Amino acid sequence: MISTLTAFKQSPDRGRGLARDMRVRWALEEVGQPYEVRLVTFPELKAPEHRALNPFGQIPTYEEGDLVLFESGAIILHIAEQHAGLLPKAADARARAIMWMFAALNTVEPPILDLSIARVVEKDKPWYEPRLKLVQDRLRVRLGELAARLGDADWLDGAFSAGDLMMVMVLLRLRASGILDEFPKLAAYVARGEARPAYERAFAAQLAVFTANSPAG
Ligand code: GTB
Repeated sequence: MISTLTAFKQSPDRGRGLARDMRVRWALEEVGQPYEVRLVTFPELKAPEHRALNPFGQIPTYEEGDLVLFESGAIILHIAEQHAGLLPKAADARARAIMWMFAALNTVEPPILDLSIARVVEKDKPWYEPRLKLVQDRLRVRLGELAARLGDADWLDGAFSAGDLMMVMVLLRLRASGILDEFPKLAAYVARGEARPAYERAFAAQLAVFTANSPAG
């Protein structure tokens, strides 16, 4: 059964693959499932029709028959449980891959979001500089811990899994800040994720949407 995602009609990231539909597209490409995309404008996100799918008025949503899901983590876990390719078969390894998905979303993404928020909405506050330094230092500690665990391995726990997909997507948000490059093992890890053919197909698909719908496009 073909599933339908929602994505921004005009993504604020200008097609850099940072909006959260990208992770769902990548997961679907990894497991070889076709999908359709319904593009939404910002006003449409907040309209009752979309809130019926996602009470928070956000993308991505995922529809598969009668099933409606929101939250990229829940969507990817569902996809990974339905189709081979993103979770190991062995129970313990499978549990650890899911653990890494949660680590990406609950332990690594929050300090990255703190940095984005500081940069975007706190810039004109008198306490911006000292707060920015605190946020950056906290983030560096977390990234150092992650880099130490990854070591020289290609992926976090054996073969590539949904845990790596989520972690790579979370780390990608950092690239523009330059902080990712302070951690060469993590930068190489992210590059390995981006080099996967499934990632490349997903990236191209979301970029095509931006190009077709941008004012100049
Ligand atoms: N926890 C939810 C999930 O993982 O699915 C969070 C979903 C979410 O934050 N969605 C965002 C959204 O719909 C888009 S992805 N925002 C609209 C709103 O809340 O009104 C977040 C995002 C947006 C923009 C960039 N960017 O420009 O770089 C990156 C990421």
